[in-house]
Amino acid sequence: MHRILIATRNAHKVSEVRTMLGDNFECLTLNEYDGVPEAVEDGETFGDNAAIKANTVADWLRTEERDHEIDYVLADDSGLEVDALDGAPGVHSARFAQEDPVAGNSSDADNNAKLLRMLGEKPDGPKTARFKCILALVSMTEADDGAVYFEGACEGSIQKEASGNAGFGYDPLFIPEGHEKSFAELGEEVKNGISHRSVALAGLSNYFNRDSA
Ligand code: ITT
Repeated sequence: MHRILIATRNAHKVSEVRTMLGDNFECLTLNEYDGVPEAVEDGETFGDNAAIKANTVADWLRTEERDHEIDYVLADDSGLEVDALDGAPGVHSARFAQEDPVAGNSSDADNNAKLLRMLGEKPDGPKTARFKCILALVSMTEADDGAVYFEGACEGSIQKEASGNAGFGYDPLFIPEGHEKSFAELGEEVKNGISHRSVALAGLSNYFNRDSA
């Protein structure tokens, strides 16, 4: 059984990762640790930021000499790319509506409202978009900052108003391809079968299965 520390402060991500990885992994979270430094997510890509988040936690475990407690640190960096907005909000998805560049994330409601406002200024027509997720996995048995990456995407479009209560973030606005309801209406089970995060986590599971084959 692999002991994985999920390096996120987003409870929805933890819940999705735990559900999808199942019983083959013992998943711990940052809630089990005090004093973990805040990662500075100043990378230009999802991959950069996933590695920054994973290595911030891995480096801290090493300096605290707690690296023996954990086999791997796993970080998720994810977001929404909207074609009519040239890929925005992208790596800024969590803080899209935040005016102050050094302040933290903006609320989901504010982010969704800003997205609808910006799309309202664009010509009518389908608003194609995709969620992307990059997972960075850092092994605590390695002494350096190397990471293995797993990637997932989910194509879809943005509807004109929010609907549904499940999930988080942009879920109430995102209609995945092949469906007519938002992720927030479809619910966690359907979302976990097709989401960007589920595709990336399938890559991670294959990596471990291949390792143990
Ligand atoms: P951590 O950095 O602590 O992991 P975070 O929420 O700040 O948590 P990110 O920096 O990766 O995470 O930003 C991801 C944002 O992208 C997230 O806050 C949502 O706004 C959006 N997002 C990512 N995955 C999503 C999903 O499955 N459903 C809806 N929105 C999602």
